[in-house]
Amino acid sequence: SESTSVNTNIVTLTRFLTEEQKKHKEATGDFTLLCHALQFSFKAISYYIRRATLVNLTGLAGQANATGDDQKKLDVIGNDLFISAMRSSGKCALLVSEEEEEIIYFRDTVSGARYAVACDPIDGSSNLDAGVSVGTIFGIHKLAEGSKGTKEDILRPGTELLAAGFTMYGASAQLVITMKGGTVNGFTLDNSFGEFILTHPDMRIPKKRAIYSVNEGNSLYWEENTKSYFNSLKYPQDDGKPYSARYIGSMVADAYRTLLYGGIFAYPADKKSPKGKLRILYECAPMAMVFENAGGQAVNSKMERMLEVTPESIHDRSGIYLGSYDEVEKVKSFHK
Ligand code: P6P
Repeated sequence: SESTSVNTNIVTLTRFLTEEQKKHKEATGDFTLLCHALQFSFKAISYYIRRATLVNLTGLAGQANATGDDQKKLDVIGNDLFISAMRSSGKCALLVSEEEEEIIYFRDTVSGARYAVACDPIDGSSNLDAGVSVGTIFGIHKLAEGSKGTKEDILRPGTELLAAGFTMYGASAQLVITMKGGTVNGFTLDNSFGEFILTHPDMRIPKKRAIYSVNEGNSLYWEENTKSYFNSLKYPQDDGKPYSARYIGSMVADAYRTLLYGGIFAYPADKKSPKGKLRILYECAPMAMVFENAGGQAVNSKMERMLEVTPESIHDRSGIYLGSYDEVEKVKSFHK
């Protein structure tokens, strides 16, 4: 028969996870089941975000969350969807959510719950009403041997993350996921199948790119070395071309662009926020793992490797520089 243009070898996330599991002969399938629950929560959140304007889900929900931000209805729905997906998986022992002041323990699950999950169900939600891309960021840790699930199981450095990633709800839902020591793979939600399809296998961040992404509205509070670094990009001494500025204000969107095009994303610690603004467990560490596994780097404001930072509390914050390998090297050269 004549050759058809239809690709009949579609790799769904489900198939990808099955193939990943086969690489680990001791695998029980629990991690795969946890990832299926994660996958469902991304599909459900994506559905509600797309309908938000239509069913008037935008606007305030009238509650304030742990960190005091005004909660948008979608924040509440995203958080509730994520919690119920993790609980019903029976594989999650505890969950840290940006929307929850305390850890949620799933004591009622079968004893097979071997994982601790950190997530920001809808990161960048202050942009929701403006239709800007927001996203879910997640990190998965394995409980210590013999542990039933305690705070110590999640207050771990990012080097111990089993998996991490994010889903950006843009023109389509883009899932980017990486496993410990693995590659970075991007999936696009095909709404007709209701499946995440592998569209960006083995993502590699360009080694350098003249794009910087930072909220310059904080310049007044920046330390001297932060200022001199960004000035070197804007007013290059060797009469090179100045860098382009791109800042969306939604970490998932800024990170996804940086991962694809290269460049540097930064939220430096400054005099206003001495510990930085972004949270380690469900913003900095998961993004750092994705970027390192894609060939990039991530450091905090003290130029320490982001993945080696251990959070002191579940909502602990950090400064962060995230991006192309050479661009982070340039940051370091201004922080000797
Ligand atoms: P600023 C969104 O609220 C968020 O947590 C990240 O998604 C984003 O990168 C950052 O804060 C934006 O912060 O201070 O620039 O508005």
